[in-house]
Amino acid sequence: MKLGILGLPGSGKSTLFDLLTECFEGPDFSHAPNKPRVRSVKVRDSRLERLRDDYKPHKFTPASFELYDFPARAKEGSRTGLADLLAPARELDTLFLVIRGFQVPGGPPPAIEADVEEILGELVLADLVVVEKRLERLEEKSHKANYTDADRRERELLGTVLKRLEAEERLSGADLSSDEWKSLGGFGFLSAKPLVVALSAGESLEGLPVEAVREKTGSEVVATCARNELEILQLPEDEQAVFREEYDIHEPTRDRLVAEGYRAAGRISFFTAGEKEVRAWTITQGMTALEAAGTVHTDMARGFIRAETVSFRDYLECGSVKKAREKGLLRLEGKEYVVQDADILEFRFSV
Ligand SMILES: Nc1nc2c(ncn2[C@@H]2O[C@H](COP(=O)(O)OP(=O)(O)OP(=O)(O)O)[C@@H](O)[C@H]2O)c(=O)[nH]1
Ligand SMILES: [Mg+2]
Repeated sequence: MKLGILGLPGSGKSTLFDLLTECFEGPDFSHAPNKPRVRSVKVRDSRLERLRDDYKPHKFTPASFELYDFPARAKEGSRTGLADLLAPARELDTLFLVIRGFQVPGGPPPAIEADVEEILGELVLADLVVVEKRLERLEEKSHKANYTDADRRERELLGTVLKRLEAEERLSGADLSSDEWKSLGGFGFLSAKPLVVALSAGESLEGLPVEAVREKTGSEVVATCARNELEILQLPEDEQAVFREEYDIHEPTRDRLVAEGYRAAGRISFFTAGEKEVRAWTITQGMTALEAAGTVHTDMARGFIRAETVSFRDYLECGSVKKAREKGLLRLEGKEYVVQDADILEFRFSV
């Protein structure tokens, strides 16, 4: 899974990236100007950690995802336009939109709702550029012999898409059939992607227009004092708790954002647990036991017999898979079983 941080210039993107990746180097784009900074983030999950503590496995493998931080905007007049800069965002599963709620010394005061509109407008604009380019190509091709029926259909669909974008409406929520969405998938339209808003406050979370932003974006909003949290994270461990208390930081921003990012992207995790390895697997919500087995190993799907399943809650209640089996709480699920978040699975298969 790939998640990325987008926002207006100076909104606090890189600060949030450092907080989520727990790396304190600060932004460095020198190796590849105009390319995003990418780092792998391990997902902290107390449920998986409980399994690790119980099984004491040789290997512990939490879920992980790639996080993208986009470089500061190119100077005006530069040849790298916004659409080019944001092009790598087209392959992301979910966007974290950072909105500045803090005061910059000597700078303009925060304008949260106006900034939300502006950044949403930029997503629409970036998509518009892509659609216009593609339509130009198709228009040129339409005069040639190799113009196909598929091209004609694509042109029609993109015409509809264009109209919506020109009306400054995001593509998410557009009234399209699932086939139409599928055929648009390759474009990776930014304005169609799931969003989570990170409202970056200065010193205090009080008085932030969380509800208004939620309504405007139709997305979850996580309010955060990202810079304070980042500074606290760099203190000696025994001092951290004191400052967390002082700044009213209860659940780390990182954990809240990652959880919302997973939810927005429609992903869940299931676990496999044994002496050898305790591991989390990220799958799309709604996947069957057969599909889940396939993410572990193709052989497991090919020779699938059943999935021995214990829900995490039953596991906690019984204290072990063995006890859960004795109490009849270990279920033998078939191919069609829809895997639930935090299920502990053992696949039985024969090839
Ligand atoms: N007070 C306060 N300042 C912050 C916060 N987050 C970031 N800043 C400051 O705002 C400035 C910009 O932060 P960055 O994280 O670099 O913002 P950015 O969006 O990556 O900026 P560009 O990449 O240049 O577009 C820095 O001086 C940060 O220290 C915050 O939560 N509170
Ligand atoms: Mg930055």
